[in-house]
Amino acid sequence: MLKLPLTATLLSLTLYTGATAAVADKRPVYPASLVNELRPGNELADYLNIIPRLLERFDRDDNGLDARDIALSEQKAQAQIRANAASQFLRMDLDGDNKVTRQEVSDTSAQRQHSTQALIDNQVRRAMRDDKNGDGVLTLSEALASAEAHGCRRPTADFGEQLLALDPGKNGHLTSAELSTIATGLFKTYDSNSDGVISTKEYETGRTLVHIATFTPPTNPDCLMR
Ligand SMILES: [Ca+2]
Ligand SMILES: [Ca+2]
Ligand SMILES: [Ca+2]
Ligand SMILES: [Ca+2]
Repeated sequence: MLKLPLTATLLSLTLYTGATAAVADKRPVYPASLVNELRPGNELADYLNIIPRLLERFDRDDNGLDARDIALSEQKAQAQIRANAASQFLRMDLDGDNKVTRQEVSDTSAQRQHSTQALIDNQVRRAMRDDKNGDGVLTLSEALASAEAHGCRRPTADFGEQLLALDPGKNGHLTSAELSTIATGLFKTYDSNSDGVISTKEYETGRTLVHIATFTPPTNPDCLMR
């Protein structure tokens, strides 16, 4: 007689726990790249070989990954976006007067291979969207302002921050040695029989034991279209 209410209580507890699983998830969180580099058949040495490369893309001064490295990497990427916009602008400025007219966009576009009137019109419409003061002429500053406004935070910046969140000493610098220790821990989580190799079965189980960090969705609708 006592069993029914107990089962019901357990059932409701299970449902409740299930509903709050996302909040109560205590699995360690790792950046996707760190997890995705682990593959069936991997030995620890194979895996640790690639670890320094994950930091190198940010830590150009080789003193560990820090917030400044991430900010610099992002600034460089945004500068590249502006440089591309400027380059595109200059290639359309056929008479070199630092202004781009509809005719220049149209003429540039018509020179491309497999150009059609529809493609040309589309190109003109897209280029002229940046003519914010509506005077029919695109200036370099208008083109750059548009690149700036549409500048999208890259997933790479999130990846840098996800790595930095792993910093065991929380001193703001994640060194290659620290990341290797973390990667070794992740490898051991997968390698349940501790034979130094990730079997296919261990790989499949391992992926359920860790949580992969999520990326910040873009807030700018233009970023979603790119
Ligand atoms: Ca650094
Ligand atoms: Ca011009
Ligand atoms: Ca204008
Ligand atoms: Ca194993």
